[in-house]
Amino acid sequence: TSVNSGKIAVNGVHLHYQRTGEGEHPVLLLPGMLGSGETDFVPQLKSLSKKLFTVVAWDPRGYGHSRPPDRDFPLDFFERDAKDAVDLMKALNFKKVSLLGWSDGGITALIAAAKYPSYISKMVIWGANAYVTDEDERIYQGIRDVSKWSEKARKPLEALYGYDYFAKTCEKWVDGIQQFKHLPDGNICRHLLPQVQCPTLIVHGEKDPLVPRFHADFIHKHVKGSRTRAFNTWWDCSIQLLCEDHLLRPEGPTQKLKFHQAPQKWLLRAAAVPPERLPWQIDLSTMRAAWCLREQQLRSEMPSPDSPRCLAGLHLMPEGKHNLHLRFANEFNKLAEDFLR
Ligand code: TYC
Ligand code: MN
Repeated sequence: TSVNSGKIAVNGVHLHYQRTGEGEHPVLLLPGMLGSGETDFVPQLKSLSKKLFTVVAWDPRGYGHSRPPDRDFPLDFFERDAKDAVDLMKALNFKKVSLLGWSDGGITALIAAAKYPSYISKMVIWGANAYVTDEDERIYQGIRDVSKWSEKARKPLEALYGYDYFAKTCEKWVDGIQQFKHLPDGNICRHLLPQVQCPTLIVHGEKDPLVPRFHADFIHKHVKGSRTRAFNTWWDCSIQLLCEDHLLRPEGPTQKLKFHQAPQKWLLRAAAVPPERLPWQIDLSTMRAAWCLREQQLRSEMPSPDSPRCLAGLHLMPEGKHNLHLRFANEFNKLAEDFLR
């Protein structure tokens, strides 16, 4: 089917959105800074299954075609976007939705999932950060002046906004995001992460020049729905917990000791798994082989035999940069579809 667009009054502004597909499962796409449906999500609007999903891409207030008003960045701008996003989907009559949030849109998605838990089914986020560090602040300064952006990143936004609004709003964004640096721990939404209950898939591009890996790790660690997974099998569960906690590395020197301390911890963390089925007896070499296999699975598109569906958690894309959903659209779309399904 084709992509329709509309505008609807929400919270005192007119929000613009695009909509496509006739599936039962509503999915909202949330763009990054200065972003919009048409600049950020063309491959998702085109190729995410129209049978499974009804896909909506929104332009947050002040971005894309949700203007006027001009964009501003009060300290609560992410909270405001989260409420706008949820209220938009309610205004469109969706009873419950899943979220795909990129970068700033990922932050918005996290806040929406924490504050409106009964309205969010599942969530995929990538390129998001829950707080601001000195390193982030340096990166922000580097993108403040849009005339220094690459042609490829600049073109679509310049076409959408015209140079002046684009340049001015980017500077305002940098000022806006730097406000968080003055809060304790550079907090944007760290305090909300433990409230996120929905199954959450965090995708991270290992070559992302804007968002360092520690941000993805931090979100993964603190979002309940990312740690407590819908495991398909006890085996998958135990292997994944092992890998993540670095309890066992193929070449690690203290692996034996750590390995034998580990089962208690799994038992507690994997409470959904019948205790008699936990792999108490698995020897070290079996475990090592399993670790290597799992590592391969995480890095390939091949579904593993015992976990045919993509699980909640942290998924790394070795070649992915910040725009991994555009550059590797097929791989990303498949990952998201398998997870939401
Ligand atoms: N959050 C920005 C976005 O929405 C990207 C970005 C992240 C820029 C971190 C700089 O240090 C940065 N696309
Ligand atoms: Mn347009």
